[in-house]
Amino acid sequence: MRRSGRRADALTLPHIAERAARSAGALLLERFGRDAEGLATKSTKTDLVSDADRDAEALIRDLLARERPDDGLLAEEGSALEGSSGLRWVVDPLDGTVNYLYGIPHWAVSVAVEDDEGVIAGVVHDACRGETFTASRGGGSWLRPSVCDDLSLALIATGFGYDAARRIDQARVVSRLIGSVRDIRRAGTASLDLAWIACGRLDGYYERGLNHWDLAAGCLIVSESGGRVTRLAGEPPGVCASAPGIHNALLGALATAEGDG
Ligand code: LIP
Repeated sequence: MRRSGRRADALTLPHIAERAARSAGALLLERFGRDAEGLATKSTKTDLVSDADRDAEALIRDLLARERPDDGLLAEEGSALEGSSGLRWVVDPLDGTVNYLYGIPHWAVSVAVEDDEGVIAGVVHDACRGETFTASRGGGSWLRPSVCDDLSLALIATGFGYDAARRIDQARVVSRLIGSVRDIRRAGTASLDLAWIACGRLDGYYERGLNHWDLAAGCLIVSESGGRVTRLAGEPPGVCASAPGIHNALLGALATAEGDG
């Protein structure tokens, strides 16, 4: 029997997202550590892409075309479909591309599906560790953020963009924030930074200049776990996510660190 309608979506979308993320993760893991093929640059000479990113995206695109032919798609390596169902998949086939290419086992596949109210389901799959973080809107989570309630004891992650001028500005903000927190981490995979807040391995994370595919799944995973997520206005826009006990303090410290003077 073919299920149809909204209830069927609620049952199947998270499973399709997980299958897509796990299948792409398996492809990437199989090639991990080999010489890169099809290496090219994107926005700057440090913003890399290879056949691994492209093939993982093609695998997910084909899976979605079979399972969800009427849905739209937005993916990092250029796949874009309008769709007619009102749903859109948001995919980063390989988040942490630089780590992947250097043989650093810290990268992930991020798959989300959204409607006009936001993300419905999200999956961040860490193939190296065999860990899969999932969330469905309103579904809660077995994950829990940390109980940290003192910013000075908080372990905060961030990330840097691929543009040198922006990186210098981001480093200035870090230099002003680092004295107010326990320490700073820059692990290189935004979706895992978010997933690790959801499970308490990090207390907070912020970054500006990310793309929707970096954030879509991870932000839902944080909020469903009981963590807090705030979109940062400004240019470029950003995100700040954290354990609930330090959220307001982190937003305040960040605003001060980003201020002039
Ligand atoms: C990257 C990240 C990294 C972040 C960069 C970039 P990519 O994504 O997840 O942690 O700091 O801004 O977006 O290029 O590896 O998919």
